[in-house]
Amino acid sequence: MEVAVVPEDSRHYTASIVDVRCGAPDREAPQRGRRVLTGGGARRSTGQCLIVAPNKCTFLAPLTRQSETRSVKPIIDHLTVTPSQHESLDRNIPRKGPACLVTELADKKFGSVVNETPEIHICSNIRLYSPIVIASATMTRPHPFDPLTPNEITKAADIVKALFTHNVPNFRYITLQEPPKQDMMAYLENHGAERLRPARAARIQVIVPETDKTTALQELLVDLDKGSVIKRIPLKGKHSYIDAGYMQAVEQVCLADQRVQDEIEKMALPTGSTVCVEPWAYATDGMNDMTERVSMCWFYLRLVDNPDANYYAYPLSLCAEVSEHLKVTRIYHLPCAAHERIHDEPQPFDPRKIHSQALSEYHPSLRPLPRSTTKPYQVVQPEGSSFTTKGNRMTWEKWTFHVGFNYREGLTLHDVRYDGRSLFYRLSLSEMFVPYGDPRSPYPRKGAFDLGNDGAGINANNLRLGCDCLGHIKYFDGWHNTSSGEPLKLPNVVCCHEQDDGILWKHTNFRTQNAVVARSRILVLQTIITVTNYEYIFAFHFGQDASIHYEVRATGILSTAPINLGDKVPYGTIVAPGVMAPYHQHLFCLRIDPSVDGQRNSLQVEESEPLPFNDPDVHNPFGVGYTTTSRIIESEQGLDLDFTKNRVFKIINENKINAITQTPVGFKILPSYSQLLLAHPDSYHAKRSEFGRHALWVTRHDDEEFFPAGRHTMQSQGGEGLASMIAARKVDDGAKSGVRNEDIVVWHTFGSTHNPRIEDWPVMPSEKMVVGLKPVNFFESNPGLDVTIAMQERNKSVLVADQELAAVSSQPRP
Ligand SMILES: [Cu+2]
Repeated sequence: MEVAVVPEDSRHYTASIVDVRCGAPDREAPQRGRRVLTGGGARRSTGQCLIVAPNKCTFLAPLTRQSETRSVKPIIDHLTVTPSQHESLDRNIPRKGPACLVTELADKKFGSVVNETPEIHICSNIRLYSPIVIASATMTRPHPFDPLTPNEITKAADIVKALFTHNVPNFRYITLQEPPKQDMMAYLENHGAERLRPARAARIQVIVPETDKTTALQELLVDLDKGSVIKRIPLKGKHSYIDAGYMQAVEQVCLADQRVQDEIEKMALPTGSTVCVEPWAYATDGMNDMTERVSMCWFYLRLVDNPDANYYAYPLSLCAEVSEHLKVTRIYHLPCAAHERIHDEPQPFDPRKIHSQALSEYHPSLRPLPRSTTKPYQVVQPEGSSFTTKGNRMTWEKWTFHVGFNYREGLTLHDVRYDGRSLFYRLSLSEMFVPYGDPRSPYPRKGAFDLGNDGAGINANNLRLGCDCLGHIKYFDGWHNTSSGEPLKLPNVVCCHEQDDGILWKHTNFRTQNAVVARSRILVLQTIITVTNYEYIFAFHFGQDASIHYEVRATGILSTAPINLGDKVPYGTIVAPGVMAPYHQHLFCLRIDPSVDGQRNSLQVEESEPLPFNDPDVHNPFGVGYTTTSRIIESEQGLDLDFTKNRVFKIINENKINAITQTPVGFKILPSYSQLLLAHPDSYHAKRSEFGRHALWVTRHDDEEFFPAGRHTMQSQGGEGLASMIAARKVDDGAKSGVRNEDIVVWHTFGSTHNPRIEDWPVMPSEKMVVGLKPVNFFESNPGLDVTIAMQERNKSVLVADQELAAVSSQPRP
């Protein structure tokens, strides 16, 4: 097998495998730019493919005649490496050399194996050998839930480019158009039968210059199997999500504007300080024409010459607006007291606002030495992790699911099963909205849709070992695209690892004093995003008791506003001299697409209530009885929580009755009790974030409905969210509004009303919110009953003696 070898610094390449040979790697006559790939001589007769998988493992995969006749899959299934094979590889294969990657396998022999062009994945940063072929379990066709591969992104871009021969489109996204659910269910229920495999399709958004002054935004759906355009959707009046390159241009033109420079001059800023402009998307407030893009430019000061200095510690009163065509259209000064409004009077910088670095800096390079009392804490898993992955398919304990990723939602989970039983078709964070509560203009323009406007995928962090993730970590990369349609790798955007989670269950028989304890192990799928000043840590926790918990942690730096020394406002907290952190909310919407033991589910509302007392028809002589009432929601609607009634929302399958409880099997939602949107229902904030109106929504599944504030949130005017989707279907005789024993979607709105504390400054300790999904009468007993009992021989805890404790406590404080 011969492949092209490419330099390490290149982003992606295409190579064709042109031959399969046997024997040791050919170091005698390698052609320039090409290497021969083979396996060890011992398997000369069958042929071998050397596979270097992304996680430092090297495998020998037998490539037999038999396997050539069908699928590459069996090869992957039998990847094993014996110590002798490993040694052999270490001896025979040179370590140094360029990393290589192969994105296309077009050899005729392989063509007959997989029946089409398969994907071979890439790794450029791990232990690489050269000459090599890098392949992985993605050698087979992508699973229908897999994100688009680099090859597919290129192919989709080429199909679209061919439509615009006179204009070069600006590719905003090239992402997977997930298969219609009905098609996908048929595929899954038939164990991935090839004849039922849905077509691979891409959803592409482009901006195409029409004239010198106008551009047209449009979406295209492309069938990647047929190489054809399925649909073109003009998006007149809509705006694409935030373009980082465009925002940089906004920042530059703003700072370069002479009027802005004049205003900066008038502020008489401290010598050696640097002005920073932070452009924000405009939250609609009815004060500007929303057919054109407008950017808000907030000004800050970096007092010290360090790029990591916290400029939010010095918010300036200056503010500017920049038009779609990069012109500064307005400059004014912000109100700096409760009674003030925006004005044009020069506002000199008050030098008394300068305060110590220790108060406002978080970066170690600008802080005193950290405490030294914390000793290392290392996660040791002597036998490795308990999960396995096959491409994006994960298996852990009795769980299986598929990991997805896209530019907007970031991490998505698909086809979530426990012990083979279907639970959820898809789980995802579908939107979040961060409205600010300062009523003074222009602050109502601070209202960020961090998914719709920014993108959780495109802003996902490159996660690091030992920092974001402890223990044995599996990373997943994401792929996005450049503006010219090239694949763009987003490395390590999702991590997967196990954690100890305290005790799962325990009982001590008080008569025998025999204790039985099972510790809880959880599997964590985590992604972290940075949206300008803030970080969000999103993690799905899978439990051995068949529960899923979705945890959100908010951290990062408060977005700040200037305030005069000595002044106060009732909608913000003073966190440093002249620095006000405004009240704001973080509203998240978790989209739960259930398939609890099948596709037809219902939403049941159960409440616990006391039995009537002193009622001759009810036996409750001591007044202590209580019972539950249940109702099933019949039509699409928004619902609210009520802890006074212990209102519980259960997703049930009325067609599957638990043999023991004689009730429908189900999963209940453990909501994150939260205050909903505080903005007035007539405000643009409320109209634009309809999901913030209720804590729970139930809708009929629709293949196009993923976003509870609408698909296009940038400068949206409202009327495109969940409430509007429901209202639109009701007009249609309500024929598609029924949600009882139907294919339903449940949306949970939760979050925090964040009235900042001084302790949130200068960087905020994580604020944690958790939503749970837990089986209710789904199994026949505790599903974690068979978890291995905790034993010291296995867990090797270490006894700490009193002397050691004393030694720790006597250490001097730094
Ligand atoms: Cu906050």
